Amino acid sequence: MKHLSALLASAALVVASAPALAAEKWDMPLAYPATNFHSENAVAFAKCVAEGTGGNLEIVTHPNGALFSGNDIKRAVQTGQAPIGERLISAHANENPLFGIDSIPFLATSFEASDKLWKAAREKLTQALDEQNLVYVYAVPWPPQGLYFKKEVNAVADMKGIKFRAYNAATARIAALAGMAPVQIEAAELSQALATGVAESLISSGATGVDSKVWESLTHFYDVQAWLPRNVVFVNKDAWSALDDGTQKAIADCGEKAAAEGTAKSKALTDQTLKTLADNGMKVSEPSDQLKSELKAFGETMTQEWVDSAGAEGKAIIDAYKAM
Ligand code: PCA
Repeated sequence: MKHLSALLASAALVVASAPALAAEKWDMPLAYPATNFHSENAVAFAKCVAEGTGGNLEIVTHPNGALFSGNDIKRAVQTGQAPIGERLISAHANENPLFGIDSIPFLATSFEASDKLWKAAREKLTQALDEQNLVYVYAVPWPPQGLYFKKEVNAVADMKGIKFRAYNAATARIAALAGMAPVQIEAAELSQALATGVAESLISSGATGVDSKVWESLTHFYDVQAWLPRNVVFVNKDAWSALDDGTQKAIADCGEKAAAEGTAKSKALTDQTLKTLADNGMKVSEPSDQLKSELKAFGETMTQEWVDSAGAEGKAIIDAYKAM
């Protein structure tokens, strides 16, 4: 009898908890290829959330801009067309200068500095996203940004007239300052743009250079270490509010884990990917002293421009960062 009542009790439990077990499925658009470390990290994040919610929330990643192209992901999540997504946040600096804080040349050029800058900015950034109907979950920096060309470049004068692939306002501004012609291209279209000559240079990480096999079109990489831009993962605020506390906590905890693991991967890839560029025949080197100092001057101009556009709020973040 005891046995039977235990069976009945567990059957009742199954029935009672059945509605909660109807798993919710969230599509998560990503801009970068499936083999990119951010995309792999998002898959690990999704797995963590599935485990943390006992399978109640299934997040399905869609890499390479397949569901929404990079430039459309943020709006898609804001409007609820996708409940969650990942985006290179500096590509939206035109909406709010705060989103461009990670792409000010030579402000924060190491992982350590990037971490401090993000700590200084995070609360204000979270607020800015909240005002756009987005809930901040986690962010991971790309490896430091260097310059790719198909010829030797020792000074800004050597860059004049070159078609330069830009991925945000800061990269377009560098092109303008250097007398290059900027063309905005998503990473998913980069290989083709280089192959067809639509672009013939860029600033990016070794990771993206490897993802796009840029050695098929380009020859030189200069390890400038100009900044470390971030991909940010955010959730639509209405989708977030509809979740129970346990699910929200699982997402937040998995987000923290993803930030740490993604950053560790980014660090490890920094040298590894530059080696892969060299192994594939690219000339990987330090910029010349002249190029370095000319680029630093661009950095000073752009820092001033950023502070002018971001106002007191922006200046407070920079001051807090510098005091760390
Ligand atoms: N790769 C991305 C952004 C920064 C980076 O390293 C890209 O080039 O699109």
